[in-house]
Amino acid sequence: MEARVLSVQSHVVHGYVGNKSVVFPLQLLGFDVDAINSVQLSNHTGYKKFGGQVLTDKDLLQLINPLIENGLDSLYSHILSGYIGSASFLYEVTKLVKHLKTKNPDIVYVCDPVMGDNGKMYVPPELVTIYKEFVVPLATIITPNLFEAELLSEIKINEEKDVWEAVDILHSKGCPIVVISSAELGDRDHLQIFASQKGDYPVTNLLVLFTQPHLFHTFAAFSFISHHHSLTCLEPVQSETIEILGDSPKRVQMQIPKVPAHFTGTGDLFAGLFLAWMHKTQDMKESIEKTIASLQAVLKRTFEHGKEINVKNLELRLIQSKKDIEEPQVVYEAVPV
Ligand code: ATP
Ligand code: PLP
Ligand code: PXL
Repeated sequence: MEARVLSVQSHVVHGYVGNKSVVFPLQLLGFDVDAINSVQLSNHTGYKKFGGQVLTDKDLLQLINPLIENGLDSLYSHILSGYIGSASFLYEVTKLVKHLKTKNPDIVYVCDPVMGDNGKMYVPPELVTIYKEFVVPLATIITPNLFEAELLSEIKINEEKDVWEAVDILHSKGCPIVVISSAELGDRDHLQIFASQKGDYPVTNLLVLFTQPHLFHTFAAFSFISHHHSLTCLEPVQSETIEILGDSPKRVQMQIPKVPAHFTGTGDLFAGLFLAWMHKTQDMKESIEKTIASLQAVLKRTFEHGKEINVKNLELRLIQSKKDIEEPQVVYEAVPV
């Protein structure tokens, strides 16, 4: 099956958040992307003014139903969801995920459960329950920030051991891969990222392993099955990678320097890049490292551009970072915990 992502996210006319921040990177990395724009706004909501339209749950069905009737619903290898502003829309997305699973039981659902940051919520409170009860059990990968991890796990996180406790709670609700996309604990000059993969995922059985002798190097193709979900890697992968997969760490953590500015759209970009690299490498550590490598390059380029730091100048320099997305240069390593 080809890699095709259904991405349900915001569209903005100007700037790079939501679909505007993930469609280009995913396409660069070889994915077909079918985008549903959950809102169409002039610009992100951090500006003085914004305006536009918001898709309702009924509007969503008007887009989905014809896709189903045309048999296009069986094409998806991935579904990605980001910021969703209403309970009815989120509930409809959970129904969509369930439907797509009937068409492709191996579909990977990557959910960024956007609810708030630094103790402040920016979605209606009833969304928390839906994420907790319906979305987390459906998702293959969730990428909450620290505050969102607290809301989903219902525990207060003060130190690293609390992070892992929250992550375990989310695993126990049925989500095999949990990535805390940003956390500030203790040393506030650093952002911390935690990733955890439940024991039996994705490796339980190695299905196929073969070499392609017509290539100069030895390549191997492989796929895995697991009880919950399976990720299948469609591209040839260097055989050395297999070794790493066998005992890939279940938990990794990394620290990265904080750039002294507030960016928008980075959480969206994080989820999109992580989806792409997990598909390509099947390895959590490598995927986190490559995701962060691209993100840091984009943020550095963005920060160094423009004379003053303001909301306009902090729009991600995504197009200018094409090479850093295609070939991330890993500087910071994720360490097994
Ligand atoms: P969401 O709300 O979408 O779940 P989030 O709040 O974790 O996500 P961000 O805080 O934007 O989203 O972080 C996502 C990633 O962006 C981080 O892992 C980090 O790599 C990068 N990032 C964001 N802001 C900064 C910053 N100021 N300095 C360095 N890296 C940053
Ligand atoms: N505020 C609003 C209204 C949003 O729609 C979003 C989107 O996710 C955010 C804040 C969060 O932005 P970020 O993911 O960059 O932290
Ligand atoms: O995830 C960032 C984001 C997405 N969509 C819209 C936004 C923002 C951040 O402000 O305004 C509409």
